[in-house]
Amino acid sequence: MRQERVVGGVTVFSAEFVKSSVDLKDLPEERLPQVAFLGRSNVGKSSLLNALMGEKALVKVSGSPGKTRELNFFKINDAFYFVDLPGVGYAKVSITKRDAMAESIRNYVEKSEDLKGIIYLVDIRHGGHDIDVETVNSLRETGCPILVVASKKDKVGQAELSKNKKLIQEKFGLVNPPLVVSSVKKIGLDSLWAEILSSVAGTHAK
Ligand SMILES: Nc1nc2c(ncn2[C@@H]2O[C@H](COP(=O)(O)OP(=O)(O)OP(=O)(O)O)[C@@H](O)[C@H]2O)c(=O)[nH]1
Ligand SMILES: [Mg+2]
Repeated sequence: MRQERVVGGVTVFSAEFVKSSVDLKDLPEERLPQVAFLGRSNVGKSSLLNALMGEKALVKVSGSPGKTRELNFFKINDAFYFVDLPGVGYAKVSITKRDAMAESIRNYVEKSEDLKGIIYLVDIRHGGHDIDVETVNSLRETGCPILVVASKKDKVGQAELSKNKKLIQEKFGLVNPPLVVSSVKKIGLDSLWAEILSSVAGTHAK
């Protein structure tokens, strides 16, 4: 039996891997709200999922980039799903495969009626690459709410943090500076959980 844990003020009493899907015909049968995690390979999506769930290794963390190739569904508190999506723009897979993955992510975002929001991660050290901006802009067209979040806060000092928060805000046209988190140091998880709960509760209409 899994022990209940409190992460960022939220009690996670259950977190279970449900399934890996390679295509849209193969989504979980149970209809629950979904929140998806997207961003370049190696940005820390899987680590953030583990941190939010209070798990050490429920989600596989990359030894090498490009590890996550499918849509992986995790059921939280029997109430909603976290979806770990494949890394965006991974250089070592062929352009054709990369395009096919981008297409299947866009398809999922367009078609999934249960998707309430996307957490789009960018590494605070790099401040967002062109492919990040292109992907976010393309997904914004679907009408799905996207929250840009910066990862790996523990990797930067105060000066770089302020500079790159501004840079990310400008690049992505955000109203406010992005939330910055660290899965390693467990920073920012309370604010991120608050955002997630309001999107699964349907406060943000799709
Ligand atoms: N210092 C630090 N390292 C992190 C943090 N989050 C993730 N990492 C490291 O970054 C690497 C990639 O992390 P993952 O969580 O596997 O990244 P991902 O985005 O899921 O990668 P793909 O599945 O390849 O798309 C691993 O070596 C992690 O240990 C963080 O907050 N701080
Ligand atoms: Mg991953």
